[in-house]
This record gives sequence, structure tokens and C-alpha cells, in this order.
Amino acid sequence: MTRKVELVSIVIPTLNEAGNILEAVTTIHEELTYPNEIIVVDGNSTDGTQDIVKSTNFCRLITEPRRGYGRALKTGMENAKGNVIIMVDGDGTYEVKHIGLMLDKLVQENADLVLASRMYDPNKAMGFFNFVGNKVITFCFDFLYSQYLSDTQSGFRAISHEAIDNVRLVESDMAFATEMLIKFKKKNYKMVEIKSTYKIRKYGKPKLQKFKSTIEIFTTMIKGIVNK
Ligand SMILES: Nc1nc2c(ncn2[C@@H]2O[C@H](COP(=O)(O)OP(=O)(O)OP(=O)(O)O)[C@@H](O)[C@H]2O)c(=O)[nH]1
Ligand SMILES: [Mg+2]
Repeated sequence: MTRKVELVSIVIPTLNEAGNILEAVTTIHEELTYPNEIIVVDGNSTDGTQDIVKSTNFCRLITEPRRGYGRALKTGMENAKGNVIIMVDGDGTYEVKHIGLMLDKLVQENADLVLASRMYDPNKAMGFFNFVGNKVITFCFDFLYSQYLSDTQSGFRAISHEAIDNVRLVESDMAFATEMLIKFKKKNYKMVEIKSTYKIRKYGKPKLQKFKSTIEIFTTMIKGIVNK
């Protein structure tokens, strides 16, 4: 449960996001009214992402040479000082202006996790295959774990630091996001959503392999059921 936002740590994994990262961190820095720290966890990008992050005077840069989206988020969270953590991609696809709404919701609902759901996006910016894949995964997750979430694959979340410290997350790639929801559910942590939007990636390529990730996500969901 989260009663008050004292300090919010925004954790952003990046791998070659030179075209996107400055706008993402600048928007967060300018819009966020809560006390905050912005932590960029970079996987040794070769396109100058690190120089861009260093050129701002408001980001903490951590280099995480081990590969993996989940690995990078875990490292960032281990270094976070805030009582609330925001995780969000550095590719400019999420509506980071909604961070304030998410924090308000976390406190109002006394929740442990708030997801920014992209399923209500009026522009339907998410690609067809991502949309359908997400729907199928979310349907299975809700059915298996008795939840009513609409976007389990959203990588934009506000999370109680205490809650995340109480679960052991081992998935190093995209399944990290699903594993988090499963382990929160098992602890009976409160998970809610806000309606958010989505934008198409302006620069660079997706780093996550969709097919491999989908297999890992289903394996994680089954493991969660088998290992009570
Ligand atoms: N540090 C680190 N960051 C990573 C790694 N893999 C992906 N990322 C970052 O994690 C975030 C999510 O990866 P994306 O490539 O956007 O994956 P996606 O959201 O499935 O792809 P899009 O649909 O193109 O947005 C981005 O900010 C990436 O730069 C990694 O191995 N290490
Ligand atoms: Mg992305």
C-alpha cells in the first residue's frame, strides 16, 4: 500500500535510444511535480545514448552491461532511493505526462502497483500483432490469476518500492513484467490501472524479440500456476 509519495524514482532502460531518450527524460523532468530522481539504465549503447543522458544535469546514468530489459529494470530498482518507483521505456512510446495521474491513483487507491493501460488509446497506435498478442496474453493472465487488468504488457508502471523489495524477480527479459504481476498477485498486492495512450516509436528499432518473448511470457504464467 502507498499512502504518500515522498520521492519517486523513475527507472528507464535504454539500448540505443539516442533519437528518443532526450524528449522522454526532458518531459518527465519538466512535468513532474513530485520530488524525483531519474535513473537511466543503459546497456552500453553504441549510438551516443549515454552522452545524451550525461548532457542533461538531472539524470543518473547507470551502465548495465548484462543484456535484458528485465535485468536493466532490476538494476535500476536496486539503485532507486524513492519510496515509489516508476518504470517506463526510453523509446518515447508511452505517455510520460501521465506519471502524475499514476502517482495520484497509487495514493488514492492505496495500491501497490498502477499500470498505464494502452488499450483505451483512441488513436489505436499499437501495431496489430502487438495488440492481438497483448490481448491474448492479458486474457490468459486474467483467467489464470483472477484479475481484471486490460494491459498486462504495459511497461509503464508506478510501483511501491516496499512491495517490489518483497518479491524475488528472476526473469531477465520481457517476461519480467508478467512475473512481477504474478508475484504481486500471490502476495495479494493491490493492482489497478489508469487509461493511457501509446505512440509509435519515432526513431530506432524494437530491441525485444516478440516471438521469443511470447514463449517466455507463457512459460512464466505456467510456472506461476505450477509453483504455488
Ligand atoms: N539496458 C537495456 N535496455 C534495454 C534492453 N533491451 C531493451 N531495452 C530498452 O527497454 C525498452 C523496451 O524495449 P523496446 O525495444 O522498446 O521493446 P518494445 O517496446 O517491445 O518495442 P517497440 O514496439 O518498438 O517499442 C526500451 O527503452 C529499450 O531501449 C537491454 O538489453 N538493456
Ligand atoms: Mg517500446
